[in-house]
Amino acid sequence: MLKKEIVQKFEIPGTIEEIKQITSGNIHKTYVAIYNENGEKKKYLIQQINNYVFKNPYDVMNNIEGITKHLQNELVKSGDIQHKVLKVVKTIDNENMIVYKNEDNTEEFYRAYNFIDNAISYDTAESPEIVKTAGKAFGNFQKLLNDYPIETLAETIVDFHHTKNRYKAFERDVERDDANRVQFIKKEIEFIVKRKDFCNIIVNKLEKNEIPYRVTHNDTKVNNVMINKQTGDFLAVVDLDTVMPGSGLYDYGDGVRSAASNAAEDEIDLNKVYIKDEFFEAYTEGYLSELAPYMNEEEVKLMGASIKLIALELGIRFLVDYINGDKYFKCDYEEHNLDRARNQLKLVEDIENKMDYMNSYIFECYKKYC
Ligand code: GN1
Ligand code: MG
Repeated sequence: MLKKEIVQKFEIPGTIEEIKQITSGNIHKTYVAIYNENGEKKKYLIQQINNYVFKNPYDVMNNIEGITKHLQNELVKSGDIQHKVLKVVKTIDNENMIVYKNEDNTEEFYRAYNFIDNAISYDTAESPEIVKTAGKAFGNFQKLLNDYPIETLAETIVDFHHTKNRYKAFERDVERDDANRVQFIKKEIEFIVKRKDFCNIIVNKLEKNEIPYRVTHNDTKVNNVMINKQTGDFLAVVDLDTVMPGSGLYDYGDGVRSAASNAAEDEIDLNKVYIKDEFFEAYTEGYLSELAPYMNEEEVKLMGASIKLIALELGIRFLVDYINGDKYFKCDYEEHNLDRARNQLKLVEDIENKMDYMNSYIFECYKKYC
């Protein structure tokens, strides 16, 4: 449980009444702290940053501070009072996180955010309206960051969506077979190997400057959008750890992959795992309604492929973690990562079958908004 001596180092007025751990996300430990400020209850979100995943928490927090300030300024400039931005709560030493030293000298890193009230988020989207809102939220996020000085951002996880290098790491880890599990996954490996060249398509275009580097979110799952309970509009985009320079295509692809899948990421009945057309259309429309005028045609041509590519990447990542003995993603049971990998690879297959339809829908929609 979160120690009180840690929490007290945040510059938060009032007294702590309650701290609860919540079980959302695959990476950090997250808590909600309730404070009593002159009789009024106020909530804050406190997270222990996973520094196995994020090797340099200082970079993560500096990125987040810069981005959130920029987004806040953009809202103020346009007089937007509907939408919100996460706000980093400072420590009593005016830092953006707490570095806590254990007796054995290992370090733990904690940060706090204001809690966005009156909001709801969905692990699995329930309707096309919600999905469209998520698409809009991430399109808007990229739009507001369009003129952000990209060179000031650190790469918080090196090569995060570098699918070419993800593939190389996969080959290397299959070869090493650390946890002696490769014997159980021949079929999955074969499936991925067949798609080796496909892993290069976005990275190659970025390297040749045919598509631009943008400020990207890199984890555009539908549950990273806070939605206004009353109006159904988006309130804020959260989970800013992986905001980095990259291709906006991965953001779009990941949004569709997560929001339009008919099933949860660890559903084991693969008959239930496919992209729902209506949800794909809703996400695409929401996203392009915000971002189309800022996109170039080379990017648009790759949008359909990006959905497949990000599902393939995540399938590879889950499978690699399974091969390595489940070190990265939190797992609830022995084959959790393998089930997740199979689920993503099933999505890849489904997207392949729908590629022509998806590309023509995307193009029609682009023309409408560009
Ligand atoms: C992780 O913890 P969460 O749910 O925000 C992962 C994403 C994956 C996602 C799959 C830093 O995100 O890349 O798409 O799980 N985040 C990191 O559920 O690796
Ligand atoms: Mg995340």
